[in-house]
Amino acid sequence: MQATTCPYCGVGCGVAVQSESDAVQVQADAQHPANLGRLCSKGSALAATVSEAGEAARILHPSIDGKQVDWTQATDHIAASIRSAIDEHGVDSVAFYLSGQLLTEDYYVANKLMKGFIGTANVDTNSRLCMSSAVAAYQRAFGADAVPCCYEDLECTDLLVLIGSNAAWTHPVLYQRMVQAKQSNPNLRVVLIDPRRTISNDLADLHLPLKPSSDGILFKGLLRHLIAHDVVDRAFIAGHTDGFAEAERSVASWDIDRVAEHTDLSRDQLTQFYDWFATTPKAISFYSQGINQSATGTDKCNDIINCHLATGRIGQPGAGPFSITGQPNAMGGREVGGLASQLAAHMGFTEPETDRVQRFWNAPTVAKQPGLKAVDLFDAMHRGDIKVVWILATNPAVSLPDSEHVRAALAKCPTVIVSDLTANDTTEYANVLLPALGWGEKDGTVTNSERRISRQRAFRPAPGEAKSDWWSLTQVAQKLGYENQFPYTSAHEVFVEHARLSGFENNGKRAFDISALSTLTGKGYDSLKPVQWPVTHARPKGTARLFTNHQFFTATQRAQFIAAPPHIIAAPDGMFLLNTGRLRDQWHTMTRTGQVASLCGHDELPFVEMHPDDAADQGLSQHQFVQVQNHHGRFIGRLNVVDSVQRGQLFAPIHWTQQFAQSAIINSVVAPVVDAVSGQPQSKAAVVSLQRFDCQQWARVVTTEPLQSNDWAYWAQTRIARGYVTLVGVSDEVDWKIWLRSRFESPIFVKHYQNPLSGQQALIASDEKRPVALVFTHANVAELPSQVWLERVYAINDSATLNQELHGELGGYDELICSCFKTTRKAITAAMEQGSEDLEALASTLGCGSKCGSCRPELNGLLRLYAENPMVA
Ligand SMILES: Nc1nc2c(c(=O)[nH]1)N[C@H]1C(S)=C(S)[C@@H](COP(=O)(O)OP(=O)(O)OC[C@H]3O[C@@H](n4cnc5c(=O)[nH]c(N)nc54)[C@H](O)[C@@H]3O)O[C@H]1N2
Ligand SMILES: Nc1nc2c(c(=O)[nH]1)N[C@H]1C(S)=C(S)[C@@H](COP(=O)(O)OP(=O)(O)OC[C@H]3O[C@@H](n4cnc5c(=O)[nH]c(N)nc54)[C@H](O)[C@@H]3O)O[C@H]1N2
Ligand code: SF4
Ligand SMILES: [Mo]
Repeated sequence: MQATTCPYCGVGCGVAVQSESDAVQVQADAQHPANLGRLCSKGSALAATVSEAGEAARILHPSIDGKQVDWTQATDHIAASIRSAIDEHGVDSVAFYLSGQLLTEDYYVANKLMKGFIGTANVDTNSRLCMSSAVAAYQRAFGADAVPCCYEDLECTDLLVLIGSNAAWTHPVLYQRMVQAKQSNPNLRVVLIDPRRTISNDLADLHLPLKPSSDGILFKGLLRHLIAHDVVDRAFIAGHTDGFAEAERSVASWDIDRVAEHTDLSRDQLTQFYDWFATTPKAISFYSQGINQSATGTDKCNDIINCHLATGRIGQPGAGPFSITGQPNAMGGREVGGLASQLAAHMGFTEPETDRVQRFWNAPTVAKQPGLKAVDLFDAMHRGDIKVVWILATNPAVSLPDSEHVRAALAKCPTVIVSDLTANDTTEYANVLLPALGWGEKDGTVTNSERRISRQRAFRPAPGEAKSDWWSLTQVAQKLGYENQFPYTSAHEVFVEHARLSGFENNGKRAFDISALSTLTGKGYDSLKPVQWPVTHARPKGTARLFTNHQFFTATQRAQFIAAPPHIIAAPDGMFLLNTGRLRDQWHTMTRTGQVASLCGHDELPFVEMHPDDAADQGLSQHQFVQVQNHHGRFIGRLNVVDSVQRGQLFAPIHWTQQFAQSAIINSVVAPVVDAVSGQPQSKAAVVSLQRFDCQQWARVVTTEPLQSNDWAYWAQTRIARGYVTLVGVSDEVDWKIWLRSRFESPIFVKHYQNPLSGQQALIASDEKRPVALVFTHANVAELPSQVWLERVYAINDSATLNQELHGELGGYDELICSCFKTTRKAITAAMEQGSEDLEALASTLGCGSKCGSCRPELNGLLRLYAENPMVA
């Protein structure tokens, strides 16, 4: 058994892996303090991610302009390109774009090479799109990017306010800890603040479906309420903070009526929330991308923090402003200084800091000022100012706003180096492609949302010539002439240097201090147990909570209130505000989860959610296809008519890319609007129009091999157990019989079925032994069978059973609810009809919900729906 850490979200769950040759088994690590034996659907499917997403798709060799080369040639070429860009265009013509999915050791080497040796701070990371507003707000309030809280706080609090977080799907194991906390503490109340009624509402006592982006106003109103009801902690304010009077003045006009008017919440909803907050000393504000990804995200984070400072609710068990991180190592990146706006190890660009870092690194130079932030960096590339960019562990052609512009920038950049595991939308622009080690192959550390450093450990050999990212960066540093400063031969050597820098001339001045780990031996590093920073000689076992002594890292050691202006957004008449976010079983741009059949059933196609009244106004119906657009680009998806989104708003997932479907990149329509302080893009509020998207004929085609074709007006492909289901839309009718015959070299036998009631046609192509391809066609896309049914039918080997199945109901709509047990909505409805009335009964009849538990909130929803009205469930 190898103990390691899950590579997905910022919860940072411990997993125990058993690996023998190709057989990998993954289970939860009962000892890891982040998850204590739990895993979510993505964590539970890790073994399949390793094997199904397997080596076939991997980049196995370095290449230059598509030609395979060896590592020496590749790194020679990179060093020469960097050298000549610097000589001809200066150091600022070189840029790195990193990721919260790198290990801390990779991140440290990249940051050091760029800021200390190449000599520019043009090194930014996808954390800019994720955590930069939270970082900037913590820095403004506390003088340091320091998360005060820990996971135990979620369990010992009495009020849990989830703000812009869909934790049930995005931090599922923390959500399960919250569910358990609520079961054991009847006093615990949960408030969900989200314009959408998300699945996380299953846990909430109160949902505040506020107007998009009006959170700042909501919290200004809260601060005013706390002051008006004299529940502020005057001693804490006087003793440990600055700026209260100004903050008080800035919220004075936000009485409840005015807040109600600007947030679209009722007085009752507001009074309820404000009273609960006022009367509950142990309150946690748990906030995520609904807050950060905004043109005023930093201000909103500070509006939240202000309420905690005013009540002194920080640095105590069960209380505090808890920004939750998304990626497995977003925190590690913040610690090394991976953002263009930081230098290293919680130091910035003041003279004493640059001098200190330069001396520590023994560097010829050091960047003296912040570099370009992600969106600006790609703008500079578009202008032709960036000559070499090295992109590691992120897919900016999909994840940055205004993706067409980003693609054009990448196309213009003379040298694009991409280190990745598999081909993706960004690797298409790579001049130099480097094979990186992935999860299970690489070794190093990650830091989770509660500042807990855990080891990721290798348990598999490297595929092909793949190498760890710190290694390839080190090779290039050495070739640029810095052998002495980049002597690393192991992740351990990098880690201890990083730990030493954290303590270097620190003397308690910088929050991030893991100097006690700087003497770790190779063995000690290998057996390192999860530990929360700071880890110092005074606190060798780490630190659960920060600011317990009420001393902050500002010059005055006092926390700062921030009086920020209010902010409101709205879509012009006739346009919609498009919100974007995550789904339960997919991870970002689907490079890994999109290859795992069990994770592709829950959401089979790119979609757009719309309120029923808006759909009626537009004459649109459930599961038609629609096109969302503006002058930046377009997105095509299936229409989901749901009353969980508000009128005038739309919601679409972020996951699909051009590897999986046509026109399915949501950032094609997201404008590159950023927060003025942090540079974080406003990913949650794009202004778009929406029209129906029609095709002459639609088909669902099931094959063993993937299908994609630009001849089709539309296609979207999903992985199933034995192959792929592709939805195809064509403008001229296709003779699918001819198409099928042309696809198979050996003779096949094609059988044709027609369902006179539904108008659906089916073609079954079989070889001598079994069906090899299925095609279902219809003029109305909503009438095509669903993927879960197709997957089941495709698994049938004998023609008799298949005939029976095809003469039955020909699919009908169904959806996968439980990925562990493959339980569909229809099966669950049938079980409810037969008397299963609660989670336990469903678990014992169908299994669903009894393994990872990620689907339990949905099962609760179906049980409630059935209890209210058995006909609609
Ligand atoms: N399954 C899964 N889990 C993941 C990831 C994944 O890709 N898949 N990614 C990880 C990463 S990197 C991150 S950053 C996290 C993100 O985790 P979350 O932040 O929880 O996820 P999102 O779905 O991006 O957005 C959260 C919610 O913000 C809401 N929202 C939008 N606008 C507003 C607003 O104006 N105010 C408020 N209060 N809410 C608003 C959206 O409706 C949405 O429900 O998830 C992590 N976990
Ligand atoms: N509209 C909109 N846009 C968003 C968001 C949103 O909510 N809405 N969310 C934003 C947020 S919070 C985030 S975090 C980003 C995420 O966006 P990205 O970072 O672009 O997404 P990923 O798919 O996680 O890309 C990670 C890549 O790294 C590769 N990889 C994995 N491990 C390694 C490794 O060890 N080394 C190397 N070299 N490569 C590796 C994977 O194969 C994959 O190609 O998207 C952002 N974009
Ligand atoms: S909650 Fe799920 S995705 Fe996140 S670390 Fe744990 S197992 Fe991995
Ligand atoms: Mo993120």
